[in-house]
Amino acid sequence: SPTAPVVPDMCAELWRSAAGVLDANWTGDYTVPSRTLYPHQWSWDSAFAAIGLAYVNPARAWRELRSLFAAQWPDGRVPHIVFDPEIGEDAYFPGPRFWNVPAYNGRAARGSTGLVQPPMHALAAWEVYRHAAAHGADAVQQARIELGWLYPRLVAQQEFLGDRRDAGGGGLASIVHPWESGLDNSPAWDDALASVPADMRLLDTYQRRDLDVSDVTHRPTDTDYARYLGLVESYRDGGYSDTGLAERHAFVVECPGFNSLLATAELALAQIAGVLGRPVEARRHREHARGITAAITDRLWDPETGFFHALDVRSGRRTPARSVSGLLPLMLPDLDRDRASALADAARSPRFGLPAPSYDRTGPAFDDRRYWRGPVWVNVNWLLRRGLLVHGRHDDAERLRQALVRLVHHNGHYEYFHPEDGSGLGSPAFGWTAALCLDLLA
Ligand code: 9WN
Repeated sequence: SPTAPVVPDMCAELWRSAAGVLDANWTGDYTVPSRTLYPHQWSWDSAFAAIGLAYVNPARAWRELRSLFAAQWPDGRVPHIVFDPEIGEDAYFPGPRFWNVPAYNGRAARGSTGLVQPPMHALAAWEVYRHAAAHGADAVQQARIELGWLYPRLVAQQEFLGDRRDAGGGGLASIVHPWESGLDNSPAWDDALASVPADMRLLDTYQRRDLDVSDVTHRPTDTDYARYLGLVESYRDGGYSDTGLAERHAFVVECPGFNSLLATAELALAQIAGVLGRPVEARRHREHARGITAAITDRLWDPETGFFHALDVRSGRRTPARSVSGLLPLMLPDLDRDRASALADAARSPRFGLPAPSYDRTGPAFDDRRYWRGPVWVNVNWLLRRGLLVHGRHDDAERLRQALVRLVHHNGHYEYFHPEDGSGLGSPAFGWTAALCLDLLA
């Protein structure tokens, strides 16, 4: 029941099942999000996996992050999927042949995609480091070495996003594809996507693998996929270059969630730079975080709605849609008190509620099953909980923690959940659901 007390037996059981999912999804180098639906390495999934592995196997947590950053491009971008070369082209669509990425860093060509995902990784590295002491002196020593290896790579990732992806020129990173947001078919992209051609012929040439293993009503539509493929082609055929994006690419959007994680990453880098004895760099990261927070406030806040909305850089318009990503600036300690209060109130309001669905329950596009258009996801709720804690909403944060623990204990480690009855949707035995449960239980 949604109000059953969270008791020690429940926690012990959930801990065991969560650790079991992480074990089952471990490939030897990283954690797959799902054995059936996503058989390769995904960027922000790996960061969440590392946060869970920090409790049960810190050596794996570092390996997870290392294997992802070993596939970083020379320009600093961290690819959104790193393909397992042992698995055939057909295991996931679009596979490596469609992306046709040039060889780099001595890696075989077609080893990754050319898109990115939300920069969760500096925060993950910091979290794994923070928990090292619980595993003894050797773990602490390894953690320092790993932080030293990761730090310049994390900085390069931030520079790619902050410089090359500042297509709007206002100090925020743009995404060039809904897949980059991590919230693929969120109604937040509907307006910007309306002007992206949907060439349905593209789907005749390829086969969607997701529909072999998932319910069609729980996934993005064929029209969405036609647009997704067209956008990949446009970016790919431009050599994955970021020059002049706003003029030549059909989807260039500033997302409040993505940019909140960009600022959060700067704050994590400030901590990491501190540990590495680099106070000047630590100060610079804190300044960057303040600058990004100011730009989010300036560009994405709508005083009429009292909420953060995604901005279409090409049209200059903010979408009216209220996505859960609009609640994530709550993670920013520099967010002013009035806006933080407005977000904390919105999170508890009938539009959302805790745990928060992926989109406004009262909004015109709400769909209780279709992926990021309504269902509850554990990862964004985990981020929201951090935000509630940052702004001193301890009771709400605790209520949310317990609700998430009950949800997963009762329904299983699903990819997402029905926002009314809590039933599991998408893929079972899902990596980040399990990983974040460990953190919620710790
Ligand atoms: C496309 C792996 C990923 C998550 C995303 C989620 C989904 C992929 C897909 O799965 O996206 O990247 O095929 O639908 O939307 O957040 O990282 O779990």
